[in-house]
Amino acid sequence: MERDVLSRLGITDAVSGCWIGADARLTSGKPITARSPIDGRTLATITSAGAGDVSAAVDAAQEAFLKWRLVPAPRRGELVRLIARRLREQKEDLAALVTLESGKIASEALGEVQEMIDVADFAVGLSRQLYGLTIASERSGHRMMEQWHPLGPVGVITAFNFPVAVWAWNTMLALVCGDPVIWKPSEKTPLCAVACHRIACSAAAEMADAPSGLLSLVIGDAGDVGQPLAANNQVPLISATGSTHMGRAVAEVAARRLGRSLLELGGNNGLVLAPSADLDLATRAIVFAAAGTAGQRCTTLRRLIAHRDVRDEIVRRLQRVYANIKIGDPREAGVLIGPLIDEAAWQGMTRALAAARTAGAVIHGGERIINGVPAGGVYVRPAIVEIRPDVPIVREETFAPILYVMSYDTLPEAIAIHNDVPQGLASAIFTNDLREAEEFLSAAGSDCGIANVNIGTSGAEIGGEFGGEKQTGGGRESGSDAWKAYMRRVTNTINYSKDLPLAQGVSFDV
Ligand code: UN1
Repeated sequence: MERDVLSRLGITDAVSGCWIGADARLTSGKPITARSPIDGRTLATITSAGAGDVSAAVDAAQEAFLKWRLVPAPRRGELVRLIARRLREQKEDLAALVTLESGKIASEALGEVQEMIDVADFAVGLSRQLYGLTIASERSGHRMMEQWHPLGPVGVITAFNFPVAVWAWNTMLALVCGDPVIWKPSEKTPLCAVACHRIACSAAAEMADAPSGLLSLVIGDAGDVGQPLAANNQVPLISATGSTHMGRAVAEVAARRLGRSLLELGGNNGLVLAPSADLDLATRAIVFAAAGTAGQRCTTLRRLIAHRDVRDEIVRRLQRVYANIKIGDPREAGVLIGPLIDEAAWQGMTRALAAARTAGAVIHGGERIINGVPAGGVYVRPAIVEIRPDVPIVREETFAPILYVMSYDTLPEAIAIHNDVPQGLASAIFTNDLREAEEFLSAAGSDCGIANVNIGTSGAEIGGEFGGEKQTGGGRESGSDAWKAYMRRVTNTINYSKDLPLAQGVSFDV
Protein backbone atom coordinates (compact mmCIF):
# COMPACT_ATOMS: atom_id res chain seq x y z
CA MET A 1 0.00 0.00 0.00
CA GLU A 2 2.67 2.41 1.16
CA ARG A 3 5.01 1.41 -1.67
CA ASP A 4 2.15 2.11 -4.09
CA VAL A 5 1.75 5.62 -2.69
CA LEU A 6 5.48 6.26 -3.01
CA SER A 7 5.65 4.91 -6.53
CA ARG A 8 2.58 6.88 -7.65
CA LEU A 9 4.42 9.97 -6.40
CA GLY A 10 7.50 8.96 -8.39
CA ILE A 11 9.70 8.12 -5.40
CA THR A 12 12.23 5.33 -5.69
CA ASP A 13 14.60 3.82 -3.10
CA ALA A 14 17.52 6.01 -4.11
CA VAL A 15 16.68 9.63 -4.80
CA SER A 16 18.75 12.49 -6.18
CA GLY A 17 19.21 15.50 -3.92
CA CYS A 18 19.06 17.97 -6.78
CA TRP A 19 16.35 18.46 -9.36
CA ILE A 20 16.41 21.21 -11.92
CA GLY A 21 13.00 21.17 -13.51
CA ALA A 22 12.18 17.55 -14.32
CA ASP A 23 15.86 16.55 -14.47
CA ALA A 24 17.48 14.80 -11.54
CA ARG A 25 21.17 15.65 -11.26
CA LEU A 26 23.80 13.17 -10.28
CA THR A 27 24.58 14.39 -6.76
CA SER A 28 27.55 13.27 -4.74
CA GLY A 29 27.00 14.71 -1.25
CA LYS A 30 26.40 12.98 2.07
CA PRO A 31 23.64 10.39 2.09
CA ILE A 32 20.43 11.43 3.87
CA THR A 33 18.17 8.69 5.14
CA ALA A 34 14.49 9.52 4.84
CA ARG A 35 12.80 7.89 7.85
CA SER A 36 9.26 7.67 9.01
CA PRO A 37 8.85 9.06 12.53
CA ILE A 38 5.97 6.62 12.94
CA ASP A 39 8.33 3.69 13.47
CA GLY A 40 11.77 4.87 12.45
CA ARG A 41 11.69 2.83 9.27
CA THR A 42 13.86 3.83 6.31
CA LEU A 43 11.79 5.04 3.37
CA ALA A 44 14.53 5.96 0.91
CA THR A 45 18.05 7.30 0.70
CA ILE A 46 18.89 10.66 -0.81
CA THR A 47 22.32 11.74 -2.01
CA SER A 48 22.48 15.30 -0.84
CA ALA A 49 23.22 18.26 -3.05
CA GLY A 50 26.26 20.50 -2.65
CA ALA A 51 27.32 24.04 -3.45
CA GLY A 52 27.89 23.14 -7.13
CA ASP A 53 24.31 21.88 -7.43
CA VAL A 54 23.00 25.03 -5.80
CA SER A 55 24.84 27.22 -8.24
CA ALA A 56 23.66 25.12 -11.21
CA ALA A 57 20.07 25.45 -9.96
CA VAL A 58 20.44 29.21 -9.50
CA ASP A 59 21.96 29.62 -12.97
CA ALA A 60 19.08 27.66 -14.49
CA ALA A 61 16.63 29.76 -12.47
CA GLN A 62 18.22 32.98 -13.67
CA GLU A 63 17.95 31.80 -17.28
CA ALA A 64 14.33 30.82 -16.71
CA PHE A 65 13.65 34.19 -15.08
CA LEU A 66 14.63 36.09 -18.23
CA LYS A 67 11.82 34.30 -20.07
CA TRP A 68 9.24 33.85 -17.31
CA ARG A 69 9.19 37.56 -16.42
CA LEU A 70 7.93 38.29 -19.94
CA VAL A 71 5.06 35.80 -19.76
CA PRO A 72 1.91 37.78 -18.88
CA ALA A 73 0.94 37.33 -15.25
CA PRO A 74 -2.50 35.77 -15.93
CA ARG A 75 -0.75 33.23 -18.14
CA ARG A 76 1.67 32.53 -15.30
CA GLY A 77 -1.43 31.98 -13.20
CA GLU A 78 -2.43 29.28 -15.66
CA LEU A 79 0.61 27.24 -14.57
CA VAL A 80 -0.48 27.55 -10.97
CA ARG A 81 -4.00 26.48 -11.96
CA LEU A 82 -2.54 23.35 -13.57
CA ILE A 83 -0.49 22.63 -10.45
CA ALA A 84 -3.62 23.00 -8.30
CA ARG A 85 -5.46 20.55 -10.55
CA ARG A 86 -2.75 17.95 -10.07
CA LEU A 87 -2.69 18.58 -6.34
CA ARG A 88 -6.42 17.90 -6.26
CA GLU A 89 -5.89 14.66 -8.18
CA GLN A 90 -3.04 13.54 -5.93
CA LYS A 91 -4.34 14.94 -2.65
CA GLU A 92 -4.78 11.56 -0.94
CA ASP A 93 -1.39 10.20 -2.00
CA LEU A 94 0.46 13.35 -1.07
CA ALA A 95 -1.31 13.53 2.29
CA ALA A 96 -0.41 9.88 2.95
CA LEU A 97 3.24 10.76 2.31
CA VAL A 98 2.99 13.78 4.63
CA THR A 99 1.71 11.47 7.36
CA LEU A 100 4.42 8.91 6.66
CA GLU A 101 7.27 11.39 6.67
CA SER A 102 6.18 14.02 9.22
CA GLY A 103 3.96 11.87 11.44
CA LYS A 104 0.91 14.14 11.39
CA ILE A 105 -2.50 12.49 11.56
CA ALA A 106 -4.37 11.80 8.32
CA SER A 107 -6.89 14.60 8.73
CA GLU A 108 -4.21 17.20 9.36
CA ALA A 109 -2.15 15.90 6.44
CA LEU A 110 -5.16 16.22 4.14
CA GLY A 111 -5.64 19.71 5.58
CA GLU A 112 -2.08 20.57 4.74
CA VAL A 113 -2.52 19.54 1.10
CA GLN A 114 -5.80 21.47 1.06
CA GLU A 115 -3.82 24.49 2.26
CA MET A 116 -1.62 24.10 -0.84
CA ILE A 117 -4.68 23.97 -3.07
CA ASP A 118 -6.18 27.00 -1.34
CA VAL A 119 -3.08 29.11 -1.78
CA ALA A 120 -2.78 28.00 -5.41
CA ASP A 121 -6.38 29.08 -6.07
CA PHE A 122 -5.63 32.35 -4.31
CA ALA A 123 -2.55 32.85 -6.48
CA VAL A 124 -4.48 32.17 -9.68
CA GLY A 125 -6.86 35.02 -8.81
CA LEU A 126 -3.93 37.15 -7.77
CA SER A 127 -2.33 36.70 -11.19
CA ARG A 128 -4.95 39.15 -12.48
CA GLN A 129 -4.66 41.50 -9.51
CA LEU A 130 -1.02 42.57 -9.22
CA TYR A 131 -2.23 46.12 -8.87
CA GLY A 132 -0.05 49.19 -8.63
CA LEU A 133 -1.17 52.69 -7.70
CA THR A 134 -1.50 55.76 -9.82
CA ILE A 135 -0.34 58.83 -7.97
CA ALA A 136 -1.35 62.48 -8.39
CA SER A 137 1.66 64.39 -9.70
CA GLU A 138 2.37 67.88 -8.39
CA ARG A 139 3.42 68.95 -11.89
CA SER A 140 1.00 69.70 -14.69
CA GLY A 141 1.14 67.42 -17.72
CA HIS A 142 2.71 64.68 -15.62
CA ARG A 143 1.47 61.30 -14.48
CA MET A 144 2.89 59.05 -11.79
CA MET A 145 2.33 55.39 -11.28
CA GLU A 146 3.75 52.33 -9.59
CA GLN A 147 4.40 49.08 -11.34
CA TRP A 148 5.20 45.72 -9.78
CA HIS A 149 7.75 43.73 -11.74
CA PRO A 150 9.09 40.21 -11.21
CA LEU A 151 11.98 40.14 -8.76
CA GLY A 152 14.15 37.19 -9.78
CA PRO A 153 14.93 33.71 -8.45
CA VAL A 154 13.59 33.12 -4.94
CA GLY A 155 15.26 30.73 -2.48
CA VAL A 156 12.69 28.96 -0.32
CA ILE A 157 13.77 27.20 2.87
CA THR A 158 11.12 25.14 4.67
CA ALA A 159 10.77 23.10 7.86
CA PHE A 160 9.72 19.50 8.55
CA ASN A 161 6.45 20.35 10.30
CA PHE A 162 4.69 21.75 7.24
CA PRO A 163 6.67 19.90 4.61
CA VAL A 164 4.44 20.79 1.67
CA ALA A 165 2.16 23.77 2.47
CA VAL A 166 4.86 26.31 3.24
CA TRP A 167 6.60 25.59 -0.07
CA ALA A 168 3.24 26.16 -1.76
CA TRP A 169 2.64 29.46 0.08
CA ASN A 170 5.89 30.73 -1.36
CA THR A 171 6.00 29.02 -4.72
CA MET A 172 2.45 29.65 -5.93
CA LEU A 173 2.89 33.35 -5.18
CA ALA A 174 6.41 33.51 -6.60
CA LEU A 175 5.29 31.85 -9.84
CA VAL A 176 2.49 34.31 -10.54
CA CYS A 177 4.81 37.15 -9.56
CA GLY A 178 7.19 35.99 -12.32
CA ASP A 179 9.89 34.43 -10.13
CA PRO A 180 11.58 31.02 -10.39
CA VAL A 181 11.99 29.10 -7.12
CA ILE A 182 14.89 27.11 -5.70
CA TRP A 183 13.65 25.02 -2.80
CA LYS A 184 15.70 23.77 0.12
CA PRO A 185 13.35 21.55 2.16
CA SER A 186 14.06 20.14 5.62
CA GLU A 187 16.37 17.11 5.50
CA LYS A 188 13.77 15.45 7.76
CA THR A 189 11.11 15.48 5.04
CA PRO A 190 12.91 15.22 1.68
CA LEU A 191 10.43 12.85 0.04
CA CYS A 192 7.51 15.24 0.47
CA ALA A 193 9.67 17.77 -1.36
CA VAL A 194 10.49 15.41 -4.20
CA ALA A 195 6.79 14.54 -4.56
CA CYS A 196 5.70 18.21 -4.67
CA HIS A 197 8.46 19.10 -7.06
CA ARG A 198 7.49 16.31 -9.42
CA ILE A 199 3.83 17.28 -9.30
CA ALA A 200 4.68 20.89 -10.14
CA CYS A 201 7.04 19.84 -12.94
CA SER A 202 4.43 17.57 -14.48
CA ALA A 203 2.08 20.56 -14.62
CA ALA A 204 4.85 22.73 -16.11
CA ALA A 205 5.39 20.10 -18.80
CA GLU A 206 1.88 20.88 -20.05
CA MET A 207 2.82 24.50 -20.66
CA ALA A 208 5.20 25.21 -23.51
CA ASP A 209 6.05 28.67 -22.19
CA ALA A 210 7.13 27.43 -18.74
CA PRO A 211 10.96 27.37 -18.91
CA SER A 212 12.74 24.28 -17.60
CA GLY A 213 14.73 25.93 -14.81
CA LEU A 214 11.66 27.56 -13.29
CA LEU A 215 11.50 25.18 -10.34
CA SER A 216 14.34 23.38 -8.68
CA LEU A 217 14.96 21.41 -5.55
CA VAL A 218 18.19 21.17 -3.59
CA ILE A 219 18.22 18.79 -0.65
CA GLY A 220 21.04 19.05 1.87
CA ASP A 221 22.03 20.60 5.18
CA ALA A 222 22.57 24.23 6.11
CA GLY A 223 26.26 24.20 5.24
CA ASP A 224 26.04 22.33 1.94
CA VAL A 225 22.90 23.97 0.58
CA GLY A 226 21.41 26.66 2.85
CA GLN A 227 24.53 28.78 3.10
CA PRO A 228 25.42 28.84 -0.63
CA LEU A 229 21.79 29.54 -1.49
CA ALA A 230 21.53 32.47 0.95
CA ALA A 231 24.90 33.82 -0.21
CA ASN A 232 24.12 33.71 -3.94
CA ASN A 233 23.91 37.17 -5.45
CA GLN A 234 21.54 36.02 -8.17
CA VAL A 235 18.89 35.22 -5.55
CA PRO A 236 17.32 38.56 -4.56
CA LEU A 237 14.97 37.01 -1.99
CA ILE A 238 15.37 34.21 0.52
CA SER A 239 12.17 33.13 2.22
CA ALA A 240 12.91 31.01 5.27
CA THR A 241 10.50 29.26 7.60
CA GLY A 242 11.80 27.45 10.67
CA SER A 243 13.64 28.11 13.89
CA THR A 244 14.87 31.53 14.99
CA HIS A 245 18.37 30.09 15.05
CA MET A 246 18.14 29.04 11.38
CA GLY A 247 16.49 32.30 10.33
CA ARG A 248 19.14 34.42 11.97
CA ALA A 249 21.89 32.49 10.17
CA VAL A 250 20.11 32.85 6.81
CA ALA A 251 19.32 36.54 7.32
CA GLU A 252 22.90 37.35 8.28
CA VAL A 253 24.28 35.72 5.15
CA ALA A 254 21.68 37.38 2.91
CA ALA A 255 22.12 40.77 4.60
CA ARG A 256 25.85 40.74 4.00
CA ARG A 257 25.15 40.98 0.27
CA LEU A 258 22.09 43.21 0.91
CA GLY A 259 19.75 40.48 -0.28
CA ARG A 260 16.18 40.48 0.99
CA SER A 261 14.95 37.91 3.43
CA LEU A 262 11.41 36.99 4.37
CA LEU A 263 11.44 35.24 7.72
CA GLU A 264 8.75 33.22 9.47
CA LEU A 265 10.47 31.84 12.53
CA GLY A 266 9.78 30.63 16.03
CA GLY A 267 6.58 31.26 17.92
CA ASN A 268 5.80 31.09 21.63
CA ASN A 269 2.12 31.53 21.30
CA GLY A 270 -0.14 32.56 24.14
CA LEU A 271 -3.86 32.41 24.87
CA VAL A 272 -5.54 34.63 27.43
CA LEU A 273 -8.49 32.89 29.06
CA ALA A 274 -10.80 35.50 30.54
CA PRO A 275 -13.36 34.78 33.28
CA SER A 276 -16.29 35.25 30.87
CA ALA A 277 -14.89 32.70 28.36
CA ASP A 278 -16.98 29.84 27.04
CA LEU A 279 -14.99 27.07 28.68
CA ASP A 280 -16.32 24.28 26.46
CA LEU A 281 -15.20 26.13 23.36
CA ALA A 282 -11.92 27.14 24.98
CA THR A 283 -11.10 23.58 26.06
CA ARG A 284 -11.51 22.25 22.52
CA ALA A 285 -9.50 25.09 21.03
CA ILE A 286 -6.72 24.73 23.60
CA VAL A 287 -6.38 20.99 23.08
CA PHE A 288 -6.19 21.31 19.29
CA ALA A 289 -3.72 24.18 19.50
CA ALA A 290 -1.52 22.79 22.29
CA ALA A 291 -1.54 19.05 21.66
CA GLY A 292 -2.54 18.79 17.99
CA THR A 293 0.25 18.05 15.53
CA ALA A 294 2.07 16.78 18.66
CA GLY A 295 2.88 20.40 19.53
CA GLN A 296 4.96 20.80 16.38
CA ARG A 297 3.37 23.78 14.65
CA CYS A 298 4.97 27.17 14.73
CA THR A 299 1.50 28.30 15.81
CA THR A 300 1.20 25.69 18.57
CA LEU A 301 -0.23 27.08 21.80
CA ARG A 302 2.59 27.06 24.34
CA ARG A 303 1.34 29.46 27.03
CA LEU A 304 -2.10 29.55 28.62
CA ILE A 305 -2.63 32.71 30.65
CA ALA A 306 -5.79 32.01 32.61
CA HIS A 307 -7.70 34.32 34.91
CA ARG A 308 -7.41 33.22 38.53
CA ASP A 309 -11.16 32.45 38.68
CA VAL A 310 -11.05 29.93 35.82
CA ARG A 311 -7.53 28.59 36.03
CA ASP A 312 -8.19 25.52 38.23
CA GLU A 313 -11.29 24.61 36.23
CA ILE A 314 -9.48 24.76 32.86
CA VAL A 315 -6.55 22.71 34.18
CA ARG A 316 -9.02 20.08 35.44
CA ARG A 317 -10.77 19.97 32.06
CA LEU A 318 -7.53 19.78 30.12
CA GLN A 319 -6.23 16.99 32.35
CA ARG A 320 -9.42 15.01 31.69
CA VAL A 321 -9.11 15.38 27.91
CA TYR A 322 -5.35 14.69 27.91
CA ALA A 323 -5.85 11.51 29.96
CA ASN A 324 -8.11 10.04 27.29
CA ILE A 325 -6.72 11.48 24.07
CA LYS A 326 -5.63 8.78 21.64
CA ILE A 327 -1.91 8.84 20.96
CA GLY A 328 -0.25 6.50 18.49
CA ASP A 329 0.07 5.55 14.84
CA PRO A 330 -1.21 8.64 12.99
CA ARG A 331 -2.70 6.43 10.27
CA GLU A 332 -5.07 4.79 12.76
CA ALA A 333 -8.64 6.08 12.99
CA GLY A 334 -9.31 7.98 16.20
CA VAL A 335 -5.67 8.82 16.89
CA LEU A 336 -5.28 12.55 17.48
CA ILE A 337 -1.61 12.75 18.39
CA GLY A 338 1.11 11.13 16.33
CA PRO A 339 4.83 10.88 17.04
CA LEU A 340 7.42 13.56 17.62
CA ILE A 341 9.68 13.98 14.62
CA ASP A 342 12.74 12.37 16.25
CA GLU A 343 14.69 11.57 19.42
CA ALA A 344 16.19 15.08 19.46
CA ALA A 345 12.67 16.51 19.83
CA TRP A 346 12.10 14.23 22.82
CA GLN A 347 15.39 15.35 24.35
CA GLY A 348 14.31 18.97 23.92
CA MET A 349 11.03 18.17 25.62
CA THR A 350 12.68 16.41 28.59
CA ARG A 351 15.15 19.27 28.98
CA ALA A 352 12.35 21.84 29.11
CA LEU A 353 10.32 19.78 31.58
CA ALA A 354 13.38 19.30 33.80
CA ALA A 355 13.99 23.06 33.80
CA ALA A 356 10.36 23.67 34.72
CA ARG A 357 10.49 21.08 37.52
CA THR A 358 13.64 22.64 38.95
CA ALA A 359 11.84 25.99 39.02
CA GLY A 360 9.06 24.45 41.13
CA ALA A 361 6.45 23.87 38.40
CA VAL A 362 3.71 21.26 38.76
CA ILE A 363 3.75 18.96 35.73
CA HIS A 364 0.91 16.77 34.51
CA GLY A 365 1.73 14.28 31.74
CA GLY A 366 4.76 14.70 29.52
CA GLU A 367 5.92 11.09 29.76
CA ARG A 368 7.05 8.89 26.92
CA ILE A 369 4.58 6.23 25.83
CA ILE A 370 5.89 2.78 25.03
CA ASN A 371 2.82 0.53 25.07
CA GLY A 372 0.22 0.47 22.33
CA VAL A 373 2.27 2.60 19.94
CA PRO A 374 4.56 1.52 17.09
CA ALA A 375 8.08 0.63 18.23
CA GLY A 376 10.79 2.87 16.82
CA GLY A 377 8.74 6.08 17.06
CA VAL A 378 8.76 8.75 19.79
CA TYR A 379 5.30 9.02 21.33
CA VAL A 380 4.59 11.29 24.29
CA ARG A 381 1.67 12.35 26.42
CA PRO A 382 1.25 16.11 26.07
CA ALA A 383 2.28 18.01 29.18
CA ILE A 384 0.45 20.62 31.21
CA VAL A 385 2.88 22.64 33.30
CA GLU A 386 1.64 24.97 36.05
CA ILE A 387 4.37 27.54 36.31
CA ARG A 388 5.20 31.19 37.10
CA PRO A 389 5.53 33.44 34.03
CA ASP A 390 9.00 34.65 35.04
CA VAL A 391 10.66 31.22 34.79
CA PRO A 392 13.14 31.47 31.89
CA ILE A 393 12.05 28.24 30.12
CA VAL A 394 8.61 29.81 29.48
CA ARG A 395 10.29 32.33 27.20
CA GLU A 396 11.74 29.62 24.96
CA GLU A 397 10.05 27.78 22.10
CA THR A 398 10.33 24.05 22.73
CA PHE A 399 9.01 22.21 19.68
CA ALA A 400 6.96 19.65 21.62
CA PRO A 401 3.53 19.45 23.26
CA ILE A 402 4.17 21.40 26.46
CA LEU A 403 1.54 23.86 27.64
CA TYR A 404 2.67 26.28 30.35
CA VAL A 405 -0.26 27.47 32.46
CA MET A 406 -0.04 30.76 34.33
CA SER A 407 -2.57 32.95 36.09
CA TYR A 408 -3.52 36.63 36.02
CA ASP A 409 -5.83 39.02 37.85
CA THR A 410 -6.32 41.96 35.46
CA LEU A 411 -6.34 42.15 31.66
CA PRO A 412 -3.40 44.60 31.46
CA GLU A 413 -1.43 42.13 33.57
CA ALA A 414 -2.44 39.27 31.22
CA ILE A 415 -1.37 41.28 28.18
CA ALA A 416 1.95 42.16 29.81
CA ILE A 417 2.64 38.49 30.58
CA HIS A 418 1.52 37.58 27.09
CA ASN A 419 3.88 40.01 25.36
CA ASP A 420 6.85 39.35 27.63
CA VAL A 421 8.52 36.74 25.37
CA PRO A 422 11.03 37.22 22.57
CA GLN A 423 8.71 35.75 19.91
CA GLY A 424 5.57 37.29 18.38
CA LEU A 425 3.71 34.94 16.03
CA ALA A 426 0.19 33.90 17.07
CA SER A 427 -2.05 34.83 19.98
CA ALA A 428 -5.64 34.52 21.15
CA ILE A 429 -8.10 35.63 23.77
CA PHE A 430 -11.16 33.70 24.86
CA THR A 431 -13.72 36.10 26.25
CA ASN A 432 -17.36 37.01 25.86
CA ASP A 433 -16.62 40.58 26.88
CA LEU A 434 -16.44 42.82 23.81
CA ARG A 435 -14.25 45.39 25.54
CA GLU A 436 -11.68 42.81 26.54
CA ALA A 437 -11.62 41.35 23.04
CA GLU A 438 -11.07 44.75 21.44
CA GLU A 439 -8.41 45.69 23.97
CA PHE A 440 -6.51 42.51 23.17
CA LEU A 441 -6.63 43.32 19.44
CA SER A 442 -5.74 46.99 19.92
CA ALA A 443 -2.37 48.71 19.62
CA ALA A 444 -1.96 48.21 23.37
CA GLY A 445 -2.88 44.52 23.14
CA SER A 446 -1.18 41.47 21.68
CA ASP A 447 2.10 42.29 19.93
CA CYS A 448 1.85 39.31 17.55
CA GLY A 449 1.32 39.05 13.78
CA ILE A 450 -1.79 36.96 14.43
CA ALA A 451 -4.32 37.83 17.14
CA ASN A 452 -7.58 35.89 17.43
CA VAL A 453 -10.76 36.02 19.48
CA ASN A 454 -12.45 32.80 20.58
CA ILE A 455 -10.28 30.79 18.18
CA GLY A 456 -7.02 29.08 19.09
CA THR A 457 -3.59 30.16 17.91
CA SER A 458 -3.07 27.50 15.23
CA GLY A 459 -4.83 26.55 12.03
CA ALA A 460 -4.89 29.87 10.18
CA GLU A 461 -6.55 30.18 6.77
CA ILE A 462 -4.37 31.16 3.81
CA GLY A 463 -6.30 34.36 3.01
CA GLY A 464 -4.57 36.43 5.68
CA GLU A 465 -0.90 37.27 5.83
CA PHE A 466 0.99 34.79 7.97
CA GLY A 467 3.97 35.71 10.15
CA GLY A 468 4.94 37.67 13.20
CA GLU A 469 7.10 40.16 14.99
CA LYS A 470 10.23 40.21 17.15
CA GLN A 471 12.20 36.96 16.92
CA THR A 472 9.53 35.52 14.64
CA GLY A 473 11.34 37.54 12.01
CA GLY A 474 8.82 40.10 10.75
CA GLY A 475 8.10 38.41 7.41
CA ARG A 476 4.63 37.76 6.00
CA GLU A 477 3.79 34.82 3.77
CA SER A 478 0.64 33.48 2.13
CA GLY A 479 -2.43 35.73 1.69
CA SER A 480 -3.41 39.41 1.75
CA ASP A 481 -0.67 41.45 0.03
CA ALA A 482 2.24 39.16 0.97
CA TRP A 483 2.86 38.87 -2.79
CA LYS A 484 4.55 42.27 -2.74
CA ALA A 485 7.62 40.69 -1.14
CA TYR A 486 8.12 38.64 -4.31
CA MET A 487 8.16 41.60 -6.68
CA ARG A 488 10.08 44.80 -7.16
CA ARG A 489 8.21 48.07 -7.14
CA VAL A 490 9.10 50.77 -9.60
CA THR A 491 7.85 54.35 -9.52
CA ASN A 492 7.30 55.91 -12.94
CA THR A 493 6.89 59.61 -13.67
CA ILE A 494 5.76 60.39 -17.19
CA ASN A 495 5.87 63.89 -18.65
CA TYR A 496 3.37 64.41 -21.46
CA SER A 497 3.72 68.23 -21.46
CA LYS A 498 6.00 70.39 -23.53
CA ASP A 499 7.66 71.81 -20.42
CA LEU A 500 10.16 70.50 -17.95
CA PRO A 501 8.96 71.73 -14.55
CA LEU A 502 11.12 70.45 -11.67
CA ALA A 503 9.63 68.97 -8.54
CA GLN A 504 9.48 71.10 -5.38
CA GLY A 505 9.50 74.24 -7.60
CA VAL A 506 13.25 74.07 -8.15
CA SER A 507 14.46 76.26 -11.00
CA PHE A 508 17.51 75.27 -12.98
CA ASP A 509 17.55 77.23 -16.23
CA VAL A 510 20.17 76.22 -18.76
C1 UN1 B 1 3.87 26.38 10.49
O1 UN1 B 1 3.74 25.71 11.53
O2 UN1 B 1 5.02 26.66 10.06
O3 UN1 B 1 -1.76 28.31 11.04
C2 UN1 B 1 2.76 26.84 9.65
C3 UN1 B 1 -1.35 27.15 11.02
C4 UN1 B 1 -1.05 26.54 9.67
C5 UN1 B 1 0.32 26.88 9.24
C6 UN1 B 1 1.40 26.58 10.23
N1 UN1 B 1 -2.01 27.05 8.71
O4 UN1 B 1 -1.22 26.47 12.02
